[in-house]
Amino acid sequence: MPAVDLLADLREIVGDTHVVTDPEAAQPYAQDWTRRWHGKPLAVVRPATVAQVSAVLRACAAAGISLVPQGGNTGLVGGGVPHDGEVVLSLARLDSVGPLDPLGRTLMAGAGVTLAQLQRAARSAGLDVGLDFSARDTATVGGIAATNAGGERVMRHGAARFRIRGLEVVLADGSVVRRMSGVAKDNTGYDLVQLMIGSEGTLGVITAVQVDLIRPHKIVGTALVAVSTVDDALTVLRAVQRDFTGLEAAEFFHHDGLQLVLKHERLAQPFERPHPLYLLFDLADDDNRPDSFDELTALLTDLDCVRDVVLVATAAERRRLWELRELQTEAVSAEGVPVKLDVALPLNQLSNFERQLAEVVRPVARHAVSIIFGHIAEGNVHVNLLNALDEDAGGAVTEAVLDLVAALGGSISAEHGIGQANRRWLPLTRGSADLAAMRAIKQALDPEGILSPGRMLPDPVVPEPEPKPKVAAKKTTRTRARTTR
Ligand code: 2HG
Ligand code: ZN
Repeated sequence: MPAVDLLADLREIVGDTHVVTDPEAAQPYAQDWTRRWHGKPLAVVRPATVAQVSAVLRACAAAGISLVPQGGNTGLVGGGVPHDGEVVLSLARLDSVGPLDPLGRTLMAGAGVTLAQLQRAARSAGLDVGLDFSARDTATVGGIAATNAGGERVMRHGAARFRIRGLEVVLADGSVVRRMSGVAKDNTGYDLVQLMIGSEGTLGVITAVQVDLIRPHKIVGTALVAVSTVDDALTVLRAVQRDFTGLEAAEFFHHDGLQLVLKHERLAQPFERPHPLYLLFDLADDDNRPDSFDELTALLTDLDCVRDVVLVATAAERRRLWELRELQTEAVSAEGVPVKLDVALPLNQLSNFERQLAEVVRPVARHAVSIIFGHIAEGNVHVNLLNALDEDAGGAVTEAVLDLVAALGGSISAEHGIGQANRRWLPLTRGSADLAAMRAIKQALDPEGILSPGRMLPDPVVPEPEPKPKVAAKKTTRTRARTTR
């Protein structure tokens, strides 16, 4: 079917105004937030119901045109950005929130609901989502589920897959799977909900999510602790965990990242003098000790490796400290387009990684400037390399860093996913049996390959042509070929 016929079908399904073909109007959907990933979509389609999503998938399948689902377009690995000629399937209009079940502690939301809207709905019932990160006002729950997003509360409440109980998903052939019973125990067959979470739009289009809510603890204090090294930060973290049970978040950033934030966001220096590294954490009132705040102050001041500390309790003061961490992404982007890597290391390899990073990057990108921050409790390091984009055109910079991560026993993607950015390097940490199983799942659920092709899974390695068999070996070779098919 020619593309014009597909466009006519799409207009029929969602209405003229929700099929965007004008390049300028399509631009916000065609490029990612970092400006690194972009494409020229055939159209952006904005359905408003699951039935429309299903019809759009059927129309694209019939036309043989691939599509890429997109939520708030806050992803950082090019997973939701179109290749040239693809259809962008925006889920933004599936934005209904609720119902909320206070007894079962679940909340339904359309894929286009933002994390901030979801949090507000949960909090209005005295509950919370247990997920949080800086893109909360734009990131949507469909994308959060599709990428198994993480963020700042993972150490306590787990990544998105731990917070999601049910999903509604449209499969590549337009059929709809709905697993939203809300019951807490459901052991019936393959767990399609968990399979879809983190599948990055390659197995189905998530149209609604049922979230498992938490009962929030009150935060008694937020601490910004200045230390010398990442090992010192871990020492502080362990000391706090030894004496208190309510650690809610633990983040780290370096002096250079802080300087960038202060430069671009006009915030005040948190300390009188600079320090190499900062640990930021929230302490909740789990222990119900009336003097937690003072006890935490005493603990931190007693630790030898603590160079300085700011400990605050009011919401406004806490917000100001958190901005120093959360605004790192924007401050980096204000400097230029970075090579972004999101890796996780075993905690005992974190300092090794930091030490060796410059050594592996320098030979491939001499002028690279690395800004490092992240979620220290999970060993999750966000490596942002400025002045390295040209050198990474063929992937040399990414490869150097990811090779190091794999050699140290880490993960090449901790929470951002694989998308377009990392797929070439998936074999670094996934073996051939693992990759074959993933390909089999993809083939079973999307045999025509219309959902987000060229994301997540690496291109299959083309087998070397078999050497021409010698006359005497002809029969054996044929037999072998048959049995391996
Ligand atoms: C964060 O933790 C996000 O702030 C973005 O995951 C990380 O910009 C980044 O590299
Ligand atoms: Zn993060």
